[in-house]
Amino acid sequence: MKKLFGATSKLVTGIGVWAAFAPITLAGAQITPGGVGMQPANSATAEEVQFFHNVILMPIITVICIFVLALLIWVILRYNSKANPTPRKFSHNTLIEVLWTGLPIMVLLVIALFSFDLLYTEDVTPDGKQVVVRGDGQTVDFVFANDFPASRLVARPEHLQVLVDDGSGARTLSSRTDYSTEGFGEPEIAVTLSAPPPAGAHVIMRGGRSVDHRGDVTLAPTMTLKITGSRWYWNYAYPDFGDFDFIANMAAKEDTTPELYLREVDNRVVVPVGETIRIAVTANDVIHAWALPAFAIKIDAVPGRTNEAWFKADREGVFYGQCSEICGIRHAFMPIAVEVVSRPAFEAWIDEQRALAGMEPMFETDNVKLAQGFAASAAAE
Ligand SMILES: [Cu+2]
Repeated sequence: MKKLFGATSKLVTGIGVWAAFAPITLAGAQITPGGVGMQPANSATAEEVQFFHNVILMPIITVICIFVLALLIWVILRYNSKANPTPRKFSHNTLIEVLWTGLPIMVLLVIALFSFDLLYTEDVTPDGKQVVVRGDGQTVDFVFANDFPASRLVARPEHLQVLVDDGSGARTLSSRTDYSTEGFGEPEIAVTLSAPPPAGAHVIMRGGRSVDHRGDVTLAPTMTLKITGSRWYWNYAYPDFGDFDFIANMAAKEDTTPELYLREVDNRVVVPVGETIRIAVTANDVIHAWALPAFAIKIDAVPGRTNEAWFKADREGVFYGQCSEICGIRHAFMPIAVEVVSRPAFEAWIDEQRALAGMEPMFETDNVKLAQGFAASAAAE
């Protein structure tokens, strides 16, 4: 299934059926005036969701619609009272009855196969972990402690990824040719590299059951974002960084561009790129839904209940969504704007927010300016 995904999704991207309808793209905004289809995916999960829609569901729906339409036309032309004045009076046909029961079951099974896989990916927060060891230029044996719960043990070669970073960026090694392994499903997994990594280079071992369609092990969340829907704005809290919180209201018309009016907010949520973010979603008053199309997230915000989801952004930028559960008169005016930034920019932002809340800084970073911060530009005025 994963291999099919890679090959076919490339084909679909190449054909670019949707792209033909989307000539104008706002830089970074992910919103396309007159666009048809989905916003560009910014996570592996979103890519899988779009693959499921474009490659599995759309062709099936199209074939079924054309088939039913053809049947209808055939019946209308061939069996109307003029063309067929004396109808036959039989009421059963075993072959046809088996077919019209059996074929839909097969279609549903094909859909289920892909959809269960996807539902599981979206539902289970990744718990992968990363072990980094510095090479000394001689050692080829490394150990990955397989200390997961029994049902989440690293049990197969695809659950383990080995990378080497010699300072020029991490390079993924390939199993069997670059390294061999022993002990899957046991408390310790021995990793033996075929050649010692250069002295000072980092050997990175990533293990876990959440493996995306690219073969990358998804690591456990580095932070939780607490999201509370209210009539009619969102409240965001950062429990791992001092539990400061803020309200994001829709930006006034004069504070944003015509394209982003109704999408932009006064205080964007800021998250680091490439890290797993756990979101805990609830509501204060009525049911809302936090939806962010570029990450294929849509999760209900229900009073008295906490719903969990997660995402991992591929690229930096600003991504927009909207409340997606009709919640009252200003339902259309509680947009969502998420700013994905680098780790240093994120830490600088965290310290800024902590300062606003009267807390000491947590990180020792220079004051990195947010590249595209609406909040930052508003503050500069
Ligand atoms: Cu709402």
